[in-house]
Amino acid sequence: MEQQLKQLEQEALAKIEVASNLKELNEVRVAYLGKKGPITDLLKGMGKLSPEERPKMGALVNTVRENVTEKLEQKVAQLEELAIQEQLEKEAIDVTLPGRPVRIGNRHPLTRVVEEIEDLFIAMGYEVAEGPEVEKDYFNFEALNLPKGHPARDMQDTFYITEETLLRTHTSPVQARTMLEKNGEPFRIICPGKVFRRDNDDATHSHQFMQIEGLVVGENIRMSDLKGTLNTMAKKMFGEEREIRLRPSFFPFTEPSVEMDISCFKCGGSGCNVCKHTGWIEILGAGMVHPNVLEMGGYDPKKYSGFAFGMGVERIAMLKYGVEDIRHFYTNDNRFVSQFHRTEG
Ligand code: FA5
Repeated sequence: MEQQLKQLEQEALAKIEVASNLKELNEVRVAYLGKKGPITDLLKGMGKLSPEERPKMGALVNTVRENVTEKLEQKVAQLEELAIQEQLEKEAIDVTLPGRPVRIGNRHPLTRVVEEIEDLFIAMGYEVAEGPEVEKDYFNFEALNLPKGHPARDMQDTFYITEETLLRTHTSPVQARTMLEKNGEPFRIICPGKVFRRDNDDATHSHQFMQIEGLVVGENIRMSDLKGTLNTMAKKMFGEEREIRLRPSFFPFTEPSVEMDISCFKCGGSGCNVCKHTGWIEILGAGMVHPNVLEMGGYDPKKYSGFAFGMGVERIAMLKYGVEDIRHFYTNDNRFVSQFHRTEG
């Protein structure tokens, strides 16, 4: 029996030795140490032994069991260690490999122009104001001296939500809102934002576009202040060599009203296809705030005066970057947007 046990032990240890995974090891465990295994069988047969032999054999069986168990545990630990090693090797990160470049996006050219103009005006003491895109007819038209039925409303037809609510046609309603908010105090604001008109889309028109409104209200604000401000802006945006020209125009909310042209960036004023051979390019509408508008905003026109201007952001971006079709701004084509590099400003 002793001989048999020794042999079983050798067999079990040898099988453990060659086992290459946990499943095989478990098979060895069941086969040799399990309830139906040969060692259990031997234990069951111990009854047949003499009382002197029994303890000796009992001890021997236990030693064999312990040896086999110990070997099994060692092998399990060894296999587990190996598995971890393998996994570590598989998942190893080579920190010396060059990284994958992360593509950094570009700010949209319209955002770029808005930010540049904001910075310029903030440096001149202006605050940035905002107003709703879904606007009351009152602020979009009436408070700007455009009562219901006024013929100038036709130039800015829009999308109505109700009789009294519409998508704003310009950023000028922010003038009326800000005057009420400032409650008679002098102020300077600019207001960038989206506007909407029932215009047919073509190379220079879009049914949705952006404007930047400017409004200054205070004592002794004069036309020369407006001209100086616009001149500074034009030179900063388009270069020191740019000239500006103010032409008489009409807006119901300013009196007098002007439109501002800048000398053509392409030909410098001699005439080319960009400026339609006039030497000048129209940029914005502006004027001295109409006394009725001041009054509706709670300002006494005898004491206060002001100037206002409103420019099309796309128009400026087109001139600044030489974009020939306004629709490029809205097609979400990354090839277009990524041409405006970070170094620009
Ligand atoms: C106005 O909207 C006035 N609110 C501007 C103003 C403000 C005048 C304050 C006086 C005082 P106008 O309709 O001309 O004006 O539009 C201003 C600019 O918006 C235009 O010069 C043009 O650059 C741009 N614009 C007008 N319609 C479109 C359009 N459909 N698509 C793209 N840009 C447009």
